This record gives sequence, C-alpha cells and structure tokens, in this order.
Amino acid sequence: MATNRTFTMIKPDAFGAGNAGAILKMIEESGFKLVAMKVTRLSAEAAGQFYAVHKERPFYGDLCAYMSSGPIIAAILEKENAVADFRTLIGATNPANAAEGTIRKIFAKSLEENAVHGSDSDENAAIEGSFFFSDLEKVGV
Ligand code: RTP
Ligand code: MG
Repeated sequence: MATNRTFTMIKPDAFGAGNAGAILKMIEESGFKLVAMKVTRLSAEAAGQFYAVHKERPFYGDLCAYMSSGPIIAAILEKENAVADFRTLIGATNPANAAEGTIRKIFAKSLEENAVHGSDSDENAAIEGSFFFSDLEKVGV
C-alpha cells in the first residue's frame, strides 16, 4: 500500500475541552506522521469556504458557526492508506454510531460537535491541506 496524506482538524469542542494532546497521541500511536500542524481559528467565512461542499445542506449555517466558535488544530498526516485508515480511526460522523475506541466515540459530544475532521478522498486531502498550509510548511517525511 502506498504512503499518502490526509488532512485533519481537531474541532473547537475537542480543543476547548483540552483534548488536543490526547487526540494527537492516539493519532501518532496509530502510525500517522505529522507533516504540518498549527493552532488557528477559522472566521465564519473561512469555515464556509472549507465546507462549501455542504452549502445546500440544512446544517451548513450551524456548522460554519460551530467551526468558527473557537481555536482548532489543523494538521496534515502521512501514513500508508492514510485517508481510509484515518476515517476508521475517527469513527462515524455521529458518535452514537461510532465504533468503540474511535476518536469520535471517546471525545465527540454530538453529531454536530464531533471532535475531529478527516478528509474523505486523496483529492480532498490535498485541497484541504493546501487551504491551511503553503508548500514550505509541509515537511517531507
Ligand atoms: P468531517 O467532514 O468533519 O470529517 O465529517 P464527516 O465527513 O464525517 O461528515 P460530513 O457529512 O462531511 O459533515 C461535516 C460535518 O458537519 C456536521 N454535521 N452536522 N446536523 C447534522 O445533520 C450534521 N451532519 C453533519 C458534523 O460536524 C460533520 O462532521
Ligand atoms: Mg466530510
């Protein structure tokens, strides 16, 4: 399996609850290498741009408000089969449906405030990583 990259955010609920370190520990212990990472805060406009794919969905306004409600961590991760393996590690969107031991099962508060983001394809991982990081900020590992 080829090594590739995915993109993640530790969302405002998890960051605000002081769970960033524990989540990053789970990510590293699952074999993901950090390629880039920063603490930042999205404006409502930037959150809207990032989640533009959901523009027509009824939860879009709430999602943009939530994602701009506090600091986040944005990070690019590298591993074999990174996109699919990271989606497995974080678990289902709704923590009520997430498998035991997944990040969302452990840390998510609700369907809306669900602790972490994970890219859903190689293509989106590249787009999302470049939304937050310049090429200079992406370390080759
Ligand atoms: P993400 O993009 O954040 O990794 O989450 P995902 O792929 O598992 O889920 P997605 O369908 O892309 O939804 C993006 C985020 O929107 C919020 N959401 N709210 N109220 C609702 O029905 C609802 N559905 C989704 C969640 O924060 C979800 O992660
Ligand atoms: Mg998604």
